[in-house]
Amino acid sequence: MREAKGRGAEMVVYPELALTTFFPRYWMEEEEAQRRFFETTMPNPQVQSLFDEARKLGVGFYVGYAELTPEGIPYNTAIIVDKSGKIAGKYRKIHLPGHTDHKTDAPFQHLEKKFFNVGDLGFRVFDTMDVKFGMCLCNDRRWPETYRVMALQSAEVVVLGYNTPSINIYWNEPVHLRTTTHLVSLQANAYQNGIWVAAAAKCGSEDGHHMIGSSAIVAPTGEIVARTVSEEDEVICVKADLSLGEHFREHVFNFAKHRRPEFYGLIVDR
Ligand code: ING
Repeated sequence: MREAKGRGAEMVVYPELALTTFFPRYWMEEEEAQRRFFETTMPNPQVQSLFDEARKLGVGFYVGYAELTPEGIPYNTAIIVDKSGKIAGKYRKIHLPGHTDHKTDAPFQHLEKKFFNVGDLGFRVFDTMDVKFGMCLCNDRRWPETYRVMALQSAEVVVLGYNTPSINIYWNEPVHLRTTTHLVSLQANAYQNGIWVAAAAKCGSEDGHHMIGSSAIVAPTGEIVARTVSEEDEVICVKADLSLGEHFREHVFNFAKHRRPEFYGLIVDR
């Protein structure tokens, strides 16, 4: 955060489940996961220093964590905290990948469907720090509906964190494709919605399990403006011209003028 501030950053994006290891890779009962890895309050003593530093530096931030609500409902959650240290937005992950069974033959699990409920807050846009922020988490970035619903609410920047294992436990997917599909998802959706997208990876070897890096900041043109080159702690920073998206939203993707929702019904059919 200090390094980002030093580069002139006003908003810092941290990864999904930034406060813990990516525990859905391990088989355990829900009760154990919730006891070991979930936050029951936010902020809390373990993260208060982050909130305090952000306020001192005058920067906002997005951070992902495992949330256990007072009613005992588990979510894969992210928040946007404004420059005064106030929570200005919250999102609970909707597209949960993976499985609920114990795949004993797999090198690791992907138990997001076991440990988290589908988010109940929808895809919303938060007007804070003079920016209309959309937010999502990891697998959400692969689904065009995620961005379109937020662009229809006039999002200017979508921020997201991700934990993407390099190995696919379902089929022998070439490792490089994990990065390709990650970047093409960001680029296509940034362009097709006239928005900036900032995506932060938790990457490298975590508990001996490798996750991809390639954190990136993508312009409304679909072009990658900044990208990490290492799997260490690394800061990328861009002075985003928010007016860049205006041309695309005014012309190519002018939803009011050109969208034809009367023909899109199949997309929302269950
Ligand atoms: N991780 C991965 C992601 O969407 C995944 C899981 C990878 C699903 C590749 C499909 C294809 O980046 C999380 N945490 O969603």
